[in-house]
Amino acid sequence: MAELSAEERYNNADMEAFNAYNEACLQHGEHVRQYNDCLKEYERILDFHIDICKEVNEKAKTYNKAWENADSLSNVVVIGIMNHGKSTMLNALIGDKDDSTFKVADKRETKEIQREVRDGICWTDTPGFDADEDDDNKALAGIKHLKIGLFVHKASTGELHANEVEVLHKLANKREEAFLENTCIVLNDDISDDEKLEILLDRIDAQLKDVLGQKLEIFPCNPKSYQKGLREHKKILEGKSGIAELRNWIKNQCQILEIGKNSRIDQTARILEPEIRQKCKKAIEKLKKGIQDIEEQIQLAAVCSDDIHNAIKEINRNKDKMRGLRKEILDNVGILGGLMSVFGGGGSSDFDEKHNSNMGDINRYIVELNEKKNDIVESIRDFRGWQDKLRESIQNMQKIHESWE
Ligand SMILES: Nc1nc2c(ncn2[C@@H]2O[C@H](COP(=O)(O)OP(=O)(O)OP(=O)(O)O)[C@@H](O)[C@H]2O)c(=O)[nH]1
Ligand SMILES: [Mg+2]
Repeated sequence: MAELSAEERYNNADMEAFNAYNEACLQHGEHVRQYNDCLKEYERILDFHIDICKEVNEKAKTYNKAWENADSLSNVVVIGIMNHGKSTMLNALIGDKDDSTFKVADKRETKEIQREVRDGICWTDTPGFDADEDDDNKALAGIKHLKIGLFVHKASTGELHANEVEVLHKLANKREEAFLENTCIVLNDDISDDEKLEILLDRIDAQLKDVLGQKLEIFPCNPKSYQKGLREHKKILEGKSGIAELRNWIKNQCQILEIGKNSRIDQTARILEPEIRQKCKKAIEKLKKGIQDIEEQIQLAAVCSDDIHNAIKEINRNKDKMRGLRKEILDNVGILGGLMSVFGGGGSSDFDEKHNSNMGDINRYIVELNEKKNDIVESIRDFRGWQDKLRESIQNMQKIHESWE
């Protein structure tokens, strides 16, 4: 193959510089297109997240409304002196074997009313009487909506104390038959001596007759041994604890009072909780996928930036080559005594003009490509910013998700 002349090599180098520039521009155009697509997708994902948040908030309102109405729902309320085992009793009744629902401690523990809905029944814990006036008032507030009352007395402390009798008397006066019909006494503790228990039951019967003018049902229960039975799978302990008998009594009272039939709070919770959790899960998945997709875009953008960088190098290489060839070409022109034109008949000054114009173009390519490179650096920064926003959204959704568990 014949060797190429300096002019041909010069023209080829110019062409190569232009091609490198052109190719880099095309790639940058592709990057911009992907960036815009990604922007649209990112906006869609965030809109989706905002929609879900709105929906969840709406549902939370419905749920809270149901809670506001909870006072008028079925309430099984424990009443009694502080530290007599009210919270433990409720835990046993709802089958919580390790006191994780209602807080229990060997000191004054329950300071606020706490409600838990299980099986259509709203179980309500109250602060114990006789701690301070504030607690007494709160306990009274909890009792206000009482449908079924469990008056918890610690059997090991003997018969009812004077202050317990006083409370019973007050409640009976305030709520009349409704209270007396739907309240029982729960004797709480390890009462293994049958004889002693009989004596205690007789004593309490007499006290009730005295103060209320009538008897109330009395249930000796041992919630602790019931919970132990649950933990250790010992049916005998469960059976002997008296919890089943108390549950039966509660169940009967519920039937009489038609409690739990259409417990709105329970229904709402049942419907909404899985729905909301499902929605949050879906949103989290979408947001995570969004982060991944953006990561891919970042990789692509980095490749595009490298390619532009290489294109600039290539253009510079050709620029140097053209400069070198210029000398060779002008020397040739010199040899021919300036009689021949190199580019269209104008001699060396024409070539220089052409060369200067080429160099001008090439310098413009380089400036332009450097701008495009900076542009990519900026879009990568934007991508990272979006990822952070999506991460934040995930955290929000996770919080909502957890709050519904
Ligand atoms: N041995 C025994 N201990 C019990 C029984 N029931 C409760 N306890 C213990 O008595 C202490 C008080 O129990 P809680 O259930 O917190 O009593 P409470 O009436 O809710 O107390 P306040 O919330 O402070 O009014 C805790 O240490 C319980 O573990 C029982 O049947 N037998
Ligand atoms: Mg308590």
